[in-house]
Amino acid sequence: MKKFIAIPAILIMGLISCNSGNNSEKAATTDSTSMSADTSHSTMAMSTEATMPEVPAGATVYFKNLKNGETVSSPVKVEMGATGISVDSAGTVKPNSGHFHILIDAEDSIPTGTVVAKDSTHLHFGNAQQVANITLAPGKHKLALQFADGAHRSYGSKLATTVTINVK
Ligand SMILES: [Cu+2]
Repeated sequence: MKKFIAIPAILIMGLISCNSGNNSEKAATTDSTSMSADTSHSTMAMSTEATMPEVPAGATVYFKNLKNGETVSSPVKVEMGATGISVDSAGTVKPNSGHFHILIDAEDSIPTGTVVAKDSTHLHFGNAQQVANITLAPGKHKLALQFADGAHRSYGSKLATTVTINVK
């Protein structure tokens, strides 16, 4: 019984965070709050259903085409690289895989297990994209690349990196 409740809940949460627009952060927050308040059983079942995968030994993520201090034009093309872990779509939690996030002038990394926020400074690439074009105002900006699992839970600082660039 618990399993039948938990699996759709995970799928719904995934769909909300992947497919909706700017309001999704509020929607997802409301959902998880009401879920934990009303159905503690399904929350418990969920955590055992989809345990956070381990970071594979030696896995890293990196900006392929940006170097610290580089001057670039907006929109900024960002190529994202991962070694030792595969890039996959969000929605299903699988070992040895996940998807990229870019944090703009925000955190250097998100603590392990924490769901990455979704807003104008926390971009999700839940369709396994590895290239992004990001519009940035002129000036200095810090970009952080953060890898997370299929449920958008951060792999932490081991699978994160930052770069500081100057936009013309
Ligand atoms: Cu995500």
